[in-house]
This record gives sequence, C-alpha cells and structure tokens, in this order.
Amino acid sequence: MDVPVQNDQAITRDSLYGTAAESTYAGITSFMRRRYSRDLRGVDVAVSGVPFDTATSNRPGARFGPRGIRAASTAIAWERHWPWTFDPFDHLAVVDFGDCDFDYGSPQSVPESIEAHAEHILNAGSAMLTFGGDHFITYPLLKAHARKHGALSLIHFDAHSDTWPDEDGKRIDHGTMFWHAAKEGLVDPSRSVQIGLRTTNDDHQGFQVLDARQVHRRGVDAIVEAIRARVGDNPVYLTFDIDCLDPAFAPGTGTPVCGGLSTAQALDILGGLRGINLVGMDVVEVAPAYDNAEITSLAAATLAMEMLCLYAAKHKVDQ
Ligand SMILES: [Mn+2]
Repeated sequence: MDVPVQNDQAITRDSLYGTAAESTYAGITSFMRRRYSRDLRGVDVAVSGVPFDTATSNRPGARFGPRGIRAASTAIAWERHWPWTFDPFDHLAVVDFGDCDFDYGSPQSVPESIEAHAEHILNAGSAMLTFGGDHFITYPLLKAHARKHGALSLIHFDAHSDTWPDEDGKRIDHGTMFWHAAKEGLVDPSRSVQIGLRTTNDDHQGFQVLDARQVHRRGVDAIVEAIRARVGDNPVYLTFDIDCLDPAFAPGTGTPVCGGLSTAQALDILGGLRGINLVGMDVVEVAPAYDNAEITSLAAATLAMEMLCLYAAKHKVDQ
C-alpha cells in the first residue's frame, strides 16, 4: 500500500532540509514540521518560543503564542510558501528548538534567562526566529543579537511605539523595550523604522515612524521603498507585534487597536524587503485565547514564513 505522506516529521524526518506533505490536521506540531532538536550543528535557523506574558499591560495569554503558531503552521507546511519561487527549506537547515526555559515565579530572573537562551543559539552559529510571548522578550533578544552583530537596524511592526521611558531601568514592561534599546545602543534609531503605529507617544527616540494611516494612504510600494532607504545594508532585526494587524485580521492579541494593517498589506511589505541584511526575527503577542478560527495564529505563521524566505534569499539564494 502506498503511504502518501510522511507523518510526524517533527521527529521522523531524515533531513533538516526540504518540504514533504504531511496530514495538516494530525501529528506532532513543530513549526512547519521541522525536526525538534537541540542539536545545533549545521543549523542555519533555530525556531524557538519564549512563552512569557507577564509584562503585558492589558490582556495576558501570549504565553500560548508559540504553541498556537506551531499548530497553525501545520496548515501551510505541506507546500512551498507562496509566492516565492524557491523553498526556503531547500536552502536553510531549520530546526524547532522548542521553548526557552525560565522561572515564572522569579520574574526578575526572566530577562537573563531569555538572553542566555538567545546567546546559546547564536553562539552555536544559528540565527533565530523566535515566537513570543509578549513583546518584552525582544529586549533580551536584542541584547544577544547586538553583542554578535553590533548596533542593529530595527524594523518594527506594531500598533504601539514601545518607546516609553523607564528611567530607573527596573520595569519588566512590554512598552519600554525600544526606549532601552535606543539608549543602550542595541539599535541605531537613525537607521530604524516603525510601521503601523496608531497610538500616541510624542517621543519616538529618533525612530522613523510610518504609521498605519501612512501605510493605508501611501500604499505598500512607497512604504517598502521608505524602509529599504532607511535600513540600507545595516544588519536588521525584524520584530513583528501581531497587533500591527487590524483586530479584524488579528483579534487574538493582548492590546488590539483599530485601524491597522491587513494581513495582505503586511505580507506584501515583507515580501518587498528581499535583499535586506536580515540577521534576526521574531513574531510576538499572539494570544490564542482571544483568537477566532486561528486567524491570528495563521497570520503569525505565514508572516514568519515571509521572514524565513527573506533570510534564505539574503544568506543563501541570492549569494
Ligand atoms: Mn503592540
């Protein structure tokens, strides 16, 4: 009898490369059916989750984000990612590393645990695609990435600036990360850009803001051009807060704000960024408990695939 699919590739696949069909509704749900492994030898990109959500200012629940995104990704894991003309998994060895471990009962120790998790992966020579968790996790991730790559260009998709001040530096707050990142030189605001913002903050710490209304009025092509001009060839960390999308497209999140991007606009913008020097990426703030029909988790998984295609294009395909 023919066996049409290879099931449970999360533990049965022979190679770290390639795409093979598997029942979309069944089996062990690693991200995109990549092998679950902590062996980082020869791994180009390690996908991992940081299920931390106690820095959130409104609705908690993003601790279930990594699990939700992995599950949703199985719906799109059976074929080459549209509309790209190559399969990133033919060029990149990608594993699902599992989740970052931390002590929920010692909140002050969590940033260090996340940073150590990132350092371990980066020191092994792998790049990171990380799923939150709330957006706070990007701060320790940026610390580890800046140590390796120097001051980064941040491409930041969000409804919120996340540049609120934290003068005494003690807050564990998902609204202050990029204030710290700018102050500490982890990112270079003059070569960084925030897209989709639609909440008030009068001090943007030098980041360029392409707010949601600009995206709607100027259109995708103009926004792509502006982002590319801003970041140039600098190493880029791409962080996507799913609340950049309108609540109509991403209800499953902690701090939804009306007037956001459509999933199509966001995918189109990312797709236009082929050639940027992407070195690290995350998708955060997916809270499946508020989702409907997995649309938020599916959007997150699909956006993450755009990021993997951008990474493969820059580091393998277009070399
Ligand atoms: Mn946000």
